[in-house]
Amino acid sequence: MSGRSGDADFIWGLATAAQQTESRNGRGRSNWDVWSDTPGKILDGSTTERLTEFDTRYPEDLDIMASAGVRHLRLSLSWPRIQPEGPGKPSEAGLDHYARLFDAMQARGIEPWVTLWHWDSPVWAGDFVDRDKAWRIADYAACVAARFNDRISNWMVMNEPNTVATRGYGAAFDPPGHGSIPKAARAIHHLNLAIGLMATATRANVNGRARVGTVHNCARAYPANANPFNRLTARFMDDVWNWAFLDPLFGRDYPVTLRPLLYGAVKSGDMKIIAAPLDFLGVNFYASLYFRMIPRKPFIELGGWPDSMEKCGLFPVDPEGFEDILTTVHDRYRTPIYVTETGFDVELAEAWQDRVRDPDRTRHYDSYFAALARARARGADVRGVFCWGATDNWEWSEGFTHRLGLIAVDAQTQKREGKDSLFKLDGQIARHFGPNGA
Ligand code: GCO
Repeated sequence: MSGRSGDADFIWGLATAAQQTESRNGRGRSNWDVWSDTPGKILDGSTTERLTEFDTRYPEDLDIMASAGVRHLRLSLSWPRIQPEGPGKPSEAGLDHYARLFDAMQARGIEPWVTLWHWDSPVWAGDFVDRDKAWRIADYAACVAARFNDRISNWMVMNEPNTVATRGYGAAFDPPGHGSIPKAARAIHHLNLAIGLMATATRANVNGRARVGTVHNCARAYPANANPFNRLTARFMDDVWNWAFLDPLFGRDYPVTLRPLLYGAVKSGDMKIIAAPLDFLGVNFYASLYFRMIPRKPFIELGGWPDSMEKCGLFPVDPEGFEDILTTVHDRYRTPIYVTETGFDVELAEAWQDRVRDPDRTRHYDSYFAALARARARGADVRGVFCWGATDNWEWSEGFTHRLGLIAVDAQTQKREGKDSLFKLDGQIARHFGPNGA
């Protein structure tokens, strides 16, 4: 019994995140402000100072989205904007900012799907090596849910804990930049704890109709080649990337391969806290992952995708991997799924007109929507898709060197314009999934 909803319930939308689009105005200092202000941390030397100024320019962006038939927007709220100085009483100005944003979305018929944490923490909150941060972030979740419990129907408590734990703790590509396997192990468990505590805190403060989920970057891991060390690496990373987070969320223990690493951080009652009920799982997918072992820190490197996959900036195009991960996750957990991110880093073009005319992005979305439709036909209960990103934005430690947006934005001039691919999405969705009634 797939349990999947009919096509009429299938929804589509765009996705964005506060720390990739909002300026620093009106909020507290974040972990990513500190990181981007540290010389050498961001590939193009950009900082989080302005970004795409979504905090003030959102009317322009929402107008473009509405003109393209967008009716759902997944967006994150900035914890440093809501609790800028410390725990407890939230900033009324910060909450009012988002109330006005939700008003503007409602006025344009765009429903907000809220991600509570998309990687930006106030400096005072520390990092996830510290177990207590799980309770600090749950307190933040409770503040937001209590204020917007009558406005938001779909909550996602956290975005991609696996990316955070691997890039910021196991490696030093992102903040806090530990580059330590033991610290990554503690972060994995404390991030899982945080998800469970946030889900419980959110559900305790929202109305009974609201749905609470969380978001994970799901991708199978494969060896870059037949080298036995790379095969071992891929097996290890398949557990780290996927099942070290998803299994505990759905009431299972940590994968056997990781128990020696993770059990040191587990306290009595933790696994029950982590397995708080979820109404859906958000799956972010770009491409399957290929790994190889390297003789220097962090000893594991992402790369070695097959030449058969079409290259496309950050990630290759991998519709087969998309269909596979959706059916695998469905078969393993039997939970409703929304694809909460997928998108394409279509090659950089300097001339504005070349950035807005993006036929390759449309072609790639067609292949991914076809893969998603095949997964649904095989019984996967996938109920919608959010395209990443609503606008070109700040790609974390890679700065403005990638453009995955459906709306082109020039971060210098703040000029924005809907790309051709944006205006094709509605028709593509109708062709692949039937009339988009929802
Ligand atoms: C992620 C994040 C997004 C990225 C996007 C492109 O999946 O890493 O959720 O913030 O910008 O995926 O890499």
